[in-house]
Amino acid sequence: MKFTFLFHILLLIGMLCLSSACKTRTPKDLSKEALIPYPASLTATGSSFDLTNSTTIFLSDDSEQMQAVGAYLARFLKNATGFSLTIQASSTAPSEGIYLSIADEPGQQQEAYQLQIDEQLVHLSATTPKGLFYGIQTLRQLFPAHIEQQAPQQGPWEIATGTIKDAPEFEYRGAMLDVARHFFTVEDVKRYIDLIAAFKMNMLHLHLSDDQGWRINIKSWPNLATHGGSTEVGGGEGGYYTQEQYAEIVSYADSRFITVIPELDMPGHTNAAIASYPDLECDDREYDLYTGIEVGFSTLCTRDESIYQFVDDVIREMAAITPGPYLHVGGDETLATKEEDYIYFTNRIQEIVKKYGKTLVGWDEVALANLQAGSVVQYWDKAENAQMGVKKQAKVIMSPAKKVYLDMQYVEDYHLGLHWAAYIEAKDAYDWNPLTLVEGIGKEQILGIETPLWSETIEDMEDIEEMAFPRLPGVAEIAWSPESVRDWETYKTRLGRWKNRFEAMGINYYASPQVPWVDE
Ligand code: TNX
Repeated sequence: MKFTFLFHILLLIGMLCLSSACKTRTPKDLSKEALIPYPASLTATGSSFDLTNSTTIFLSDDSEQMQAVGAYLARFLKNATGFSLTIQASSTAPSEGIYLSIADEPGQQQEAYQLQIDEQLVHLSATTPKGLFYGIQTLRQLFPAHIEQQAPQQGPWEIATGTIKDAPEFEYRGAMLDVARHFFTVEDVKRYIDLIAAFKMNMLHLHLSDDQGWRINIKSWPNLATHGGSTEVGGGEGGYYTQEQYAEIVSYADSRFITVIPELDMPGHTNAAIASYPDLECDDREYDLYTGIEVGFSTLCTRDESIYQFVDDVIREMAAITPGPYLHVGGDETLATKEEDYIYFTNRIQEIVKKYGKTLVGWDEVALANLQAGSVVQYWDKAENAQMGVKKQAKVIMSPAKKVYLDMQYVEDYHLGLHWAAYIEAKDAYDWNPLTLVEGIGKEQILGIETPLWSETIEDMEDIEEMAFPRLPGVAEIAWSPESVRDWETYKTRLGRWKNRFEAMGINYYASPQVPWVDE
């Protein structure tokens, strides 16, 4: 009798607890969260905010962009929590819920944000919706790892309280995907966009043409895509994007505040174009499509005036479908082009890019040409090229092959990747300083950091993820976080705590033995 009474009491307490009346807060410590990239500044207040079914997302105004950011957050939270959170405009701060607000703070960086988390209210503020987007990426990482699952999970959905003030170190934070050596679908590219956005990257460089394939339809030169895009390394069927599909990628990227930089690699790396239009070469013979992985054997006929119609058409059509400011013209490894011809060609294409209102980006060899101030040199191989570029007032994107080439094998005999530049383990990709890597190139000259993934050995999304993770988050931290918060020892501990999060995100990652992976 006594026993059943006690049982009923316990049952009652249990029910009350479930209805959250006897909520006990588990102390949470914001300073212990495994954030990547690590924020510029952070203060913990030792309590927690609990997201529930009745949390409302408030927006400081109901402009289209704010609605989009609010909807992005609600959609993200819905998957794992199952909550359909209400979104509502409110010009003043509410007392509870999540408040996304735009505040005009003079002098504040466009991409900066502030997160003030109290027990009742999460207040995320920024000067632009883009800043809010980055704040949301941080917020995402404050929830337990299973917030990343696609299907409903068990809560509670608590996050640590405190304040984060954050802004990026570099304005250009990019990743490159080579869709030429192997072709990747629009869906794959969208997934890559989502993955890089989670680490606050804002540039996606698409390597759209190479010896093995031309991957974008140029309407005035249709064979480029239909013939030049019809195979890939290893002889698979390849593929290409229609201009509509490209626009779909650009717009998806834009919804994640990512700018697409298309690269049409010239005058070398052009076998697929030449096989499609043999007149682009100097001699009279026919060219076959190429499915191997050698580089440096092809070149456009740079002194033949008629090829500049081709170059002009390609740049014109790409400029018209690319809202971002940059057009990448490649220019690397032109071993089949004489140096003076290479310089002549690069000077010409720079004019054409300018004529269509864009800024030229090229691999570091383009520094040999008469670069205009403001053109961009992507340092990958030769420090002297990058230095020559800055002497000509060009800006530099840092992509040192020995540090950030995601196609380099992690270790000897790794089943994916090449090793001509280096073996790159998790630590190598993280533990370097862009400000001191090349003499004479410092903060002033550096536009930002980009991590390229060449795809000679990369065939599908699983391969992409395995090479990008965990190195890409490390590069993203170099691009975003100030030097003062970057340190391999603390980074590797944070990274190790991403095990369950990577799993929840469905990411196929390389479990580097340098990283202390733990279940959370
Ligand atoms: C060098 S990096 C290249 C690419 C290759 C890559 C393989 C650069 C500008 N050129 O053509 O795909 O090595 O790692």
